Amino acid sequence: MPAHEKCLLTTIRPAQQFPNQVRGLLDRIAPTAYDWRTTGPIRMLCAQVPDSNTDGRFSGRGDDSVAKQVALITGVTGQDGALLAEFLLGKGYEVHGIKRRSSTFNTGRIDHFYVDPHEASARFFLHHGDMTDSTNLIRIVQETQPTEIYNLAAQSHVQVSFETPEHTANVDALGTLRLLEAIRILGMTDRVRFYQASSSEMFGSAPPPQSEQTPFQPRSPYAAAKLYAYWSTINYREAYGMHASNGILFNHEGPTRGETFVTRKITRAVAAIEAGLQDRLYLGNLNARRDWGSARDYVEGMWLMLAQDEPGDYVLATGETHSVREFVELAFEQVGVTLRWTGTERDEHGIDASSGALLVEVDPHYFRPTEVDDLVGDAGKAHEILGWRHRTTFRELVEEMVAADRELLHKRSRM
Ligand code: NDP
Ligand code: GDR
Repeated sequence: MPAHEKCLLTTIRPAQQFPNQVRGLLDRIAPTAYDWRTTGPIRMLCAQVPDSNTDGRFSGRGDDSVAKQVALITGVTGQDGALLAEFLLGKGYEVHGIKRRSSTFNTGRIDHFYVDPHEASARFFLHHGDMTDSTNLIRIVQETQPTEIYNLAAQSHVQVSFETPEHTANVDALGTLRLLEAIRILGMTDRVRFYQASSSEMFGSAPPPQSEQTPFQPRSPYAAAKLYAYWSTINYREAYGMHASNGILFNHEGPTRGETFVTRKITRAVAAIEAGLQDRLYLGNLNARRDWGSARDYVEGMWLMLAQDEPGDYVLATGETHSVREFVELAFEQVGVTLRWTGTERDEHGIDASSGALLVEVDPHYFRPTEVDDLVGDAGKAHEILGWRHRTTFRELVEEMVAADRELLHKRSRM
């Protein structure tokens, strides 16, 4: 393929101070070769760029400049928001995140890459905001002038949504509408790309496997709110020609998963039981089946959706399903415990097969008024169009999460 040379970055800093950014730029423009040039104190990164380059986002304003990519992430303090922010910073983006005011620190997931905005190198900025506050959203979008918006903020706990249905609808459904309207009011519909964090929960009781073609049958206030946001996103795409896409993501987890989602609840409990800090794990429906992937893999898919010339809706999933029970068994296996199950339904117990200790008990308190029984995603469209693939297996995910929670406990015990 014919190629020409572009000098992409000029700096007086040693290259190793920003390896991620450099790698990010290289990824984005897909050069065939690159090298550093030094002229006095100035260093330049020059690359051979294929003439067909590339996905439109860095499609060259001239010979030696790269258009600035600015992402705005709502829900940046959450599991996905933090991972996505770090991922985009690695791609060379300037990243703005909206965080809620809180009486205690809520930035634990982003502290490790936060740089004081006074630093010249800072490319990550936080703004106080809330999805229930339209004027705040309008102001932040206006001030940050994003090229991409990732709407990840949500009251994201399904069981909690049965207790706070109105709040969940306000944040998850109307919050999305407020953000879309902010873009429209500011006249930015043709220059910002929009990602909506839609969910496999929207499929509800629809039998597996579920794909973009599967009719939705929501089973919770959370799922109903997410459906409103899903259709709003499509409506803004069709009505105003916006580059607005839905990622219909199946469950994705990792060491920074919220502590009350079932996977993290299990892995934390396994580590605590092993350390003698907890006796028992209380769970709800052990038979529910989920398609669990790694959040790290999924944030890349979000970015790929906005990299397409055309907007669209995509399922991201592993295509495998496992029960909560299987997750529990595999997690205990990591600390050398084999579980034996006795009883049924509400009287089911998980017992340490060698010591006879009662480790897992069913507590109906955790049953949901309406449950989603079985989710298995068909991510064929994302495979074909985005070239996206999940990389982490179910076993690797469980191993990683248990190892991380054991390590966390060890660190705390040394403090
Ligand atoms: P988290 O619950 O970890 O994070 C949610 C984020 O939203 C947090 O930053 C939270 O702030 C923020 N938030 C909540 N309410 C508001 C509000 N009123 N205004 C502004 N921000 C708010 O969720 P995940 O990271 O796991 O998920 C990200 C998104 O993807 C969510 O929309 C979720 O519904 C969706 N999703 C998640 C899947 C998963 O398996 N993880 C699968 C499919 C969809 P704070 O930190 O202050 O609480
Ligand atoms: P989910 O995740 O509802 O799928 O939503 P969660 O981990 O809460 O539940 C998964 C399944 O486990 C069963 N379960 C329990 N769940 C919790 N939280 N606590 C328990 O003690 C327990 N015992 C059994 C549940 O009944 C359920 O069947 C997640 C969220 O991230 C959403 O925001 C996202 O949209 C979907 O995944 C895809």
